[in-house]
Amino acid sequence: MNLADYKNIVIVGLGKTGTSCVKFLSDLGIAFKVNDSRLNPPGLPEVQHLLTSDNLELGQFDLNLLLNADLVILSQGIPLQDPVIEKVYHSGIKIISDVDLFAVYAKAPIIAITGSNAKSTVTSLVAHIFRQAGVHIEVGGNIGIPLLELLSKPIPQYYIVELSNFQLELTHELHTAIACILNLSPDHLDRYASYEDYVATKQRVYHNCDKAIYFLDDKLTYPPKELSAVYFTEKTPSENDFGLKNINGEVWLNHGNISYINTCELTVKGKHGWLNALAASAISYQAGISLEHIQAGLKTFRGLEHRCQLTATHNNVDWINDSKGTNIGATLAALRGLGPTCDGKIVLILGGKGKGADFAELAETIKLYCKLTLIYGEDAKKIQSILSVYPHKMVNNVPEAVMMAKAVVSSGDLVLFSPACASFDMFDNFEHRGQVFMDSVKEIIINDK
Ligand code: UMA
Ligand code: ADP
Repeated sequence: MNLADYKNIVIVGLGKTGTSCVKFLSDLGIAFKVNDSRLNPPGLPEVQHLLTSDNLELGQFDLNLLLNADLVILSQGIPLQDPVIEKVYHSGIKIISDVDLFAVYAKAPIIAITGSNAKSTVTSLVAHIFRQAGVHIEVGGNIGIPLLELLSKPIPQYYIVELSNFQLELTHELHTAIACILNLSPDHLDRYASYEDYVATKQRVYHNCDKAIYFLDDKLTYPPKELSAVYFTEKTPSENDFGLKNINGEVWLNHGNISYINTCELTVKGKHGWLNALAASAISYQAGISLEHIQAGLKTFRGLEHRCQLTATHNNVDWINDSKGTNIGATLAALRGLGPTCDGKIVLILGGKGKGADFAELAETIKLYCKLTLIYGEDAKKIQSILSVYPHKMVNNVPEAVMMAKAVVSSGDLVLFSPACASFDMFDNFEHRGQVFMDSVKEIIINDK
C-alpha cells in the first residue's frame, strides 16, 4: 500500500489512534480529513493546530464525506456495525486500521501478541525480558501507545505490539516475525455475530507470520498447520516447546527437558501467571534470547497494576484488585489461579456492563471457590438471574461491595474484585474502577485501626 496513491483519505475517530494518524500523515505531508461523531473528541486539543474547518467534521459520522473517500483509516473503538460505517464498508471503499499503516512503514521485525486475556501482561513481560537482555525494542498497540507513535523513535531491533481483535479485523498488510494467540474465551460479543467470528478475527494474527506461538491446551489458538510453530502448555512440554514440570512436588518452567526456573521464584502467582511466563519465554526464545536472560527477566518482572494486584492484607485477609478482569475468561483465570492458593474462601465482587456474555460459565468455579458473590452495576439483575443458586448479594456500587465483603470475611479468606464486565456503566475506565476499589479498601482498613 502506498499512501501517495490515495487522494481522499479520511481519518475516522480522534481518540488516541486518530490523533496518532493525524500527526503521522501531517509529518508525511499527505492531505486528509478527520471525522469524529463526538463534538469534543479527546484528541482534538493535541492536534488542533494541524486541522482546519475544511478538513475537520465533528458531531456525527458524515456519510457523504466518507463515501467520497478512497481510503478510510478507522479507529478501533468504532464498531463496523455503526449504521454509517456499515454503509461505507459495503460500498467497497478501502477501510484500514492504524496497524496497516504501521506495518507498511515499520523497518524492524514485528512481534505481535493477541488473545482474549493477558495481552498487556505478556507484552510487558516480553518487553521487560528483551530490555534486561540488552535488546533495543519499542512497545505499543492496544496496550495504550498507538503504533504510529513508535515510528517517530529511533529504529529498534524489534517492535513488540499488542493487538486487539478490532485492530486485527481491518489489518491486511501485517507481516510478523513472531505472532502469538495466548488464549481464547468469549469477549466483545456485542461487536461480533458469533463467537466463531470473534475467534476467526483473532486468527488473522497468524496471516503472514514467520513463527507462530500457540497455547497447546486451547485448540482455538492453534495456527494453520503449514506454519512453523512452537507451543506453551501447562503439561510437560516436548523437546522444542515450553511447559510446566513437577519436580519433587515443586513446579518448574521447562524448555523441553531443561528446567529453567522454579515457579516459586516468579513474582507472578497462580497457574495463569505461570502460563503467561511460559508464553513470554517461548516468544523471547524464538527471538534469540537465551534461557539465562529469560530467567533473569522473569525474576524481576513486577506485574501490572489492576491485574490480580494485592491491594492490602488485613486480619490475614488478602484484598486483590483485578479490575482489568473485563470478561468471564479473565475472572475464571483469576479464580482458578488464586483459589487453590487461598486457605479460606473467596468473596468475589463483580458486575458492570456484561457485553452480551454468558455468566453461566462462571457458575462451577464460583461454586468451588467462593463463599459469597457480590453483584453490582448495569447488568447486575441479569448476572443475578444466572448465579442466583449460589450465595450472593446485590449491592449498589463498589464501596458498598467492599463494606459488605469486610462484614463477611474471616482469617484466611481472600476478597477478589474481578468484575468480568466492562467498566463504562459507572467508571471512566478499568483504571478508575480499580482505584475506587483500592480507595474503598484502604478506607475500611484505616477505619478499623
Ligand atoms: N468513539 C466515538 N466516536 C468516534 C470515535 C470514537 O463515539 O468518532 C468512541 C468509541 O466508540 C469508543 C471510544 O470513543 O467507545 C474510544 O474509541 P477510539 O477508537 O477513539 O479509542 P482510542 O482512544 O484510539 O484507543 C484505542 C483503544 N480503545 C478502544 O478500542 C476502545 C485502546 O485500547 C488502545 O490502547 C488505543 O486505541 C491505542 O492503540 C483500550 C481498549 O479498551 C485499552 N481496548 C479494547 C480491549 O482491550 O478490550 C479493545
Ligand atoms: P488484556 O490486555 O488481554 O486485557 P491483561 O494483561 O491486562 O490482559 O490482563 C487482563 C486480565 O486477564 C486480568 O484480569 C488477569 O487476571 C487475567 N489473566 C491474566 N493471565 C491470564 C491467563 N493466562 N488466562 C486468562 N486470563 C488471564
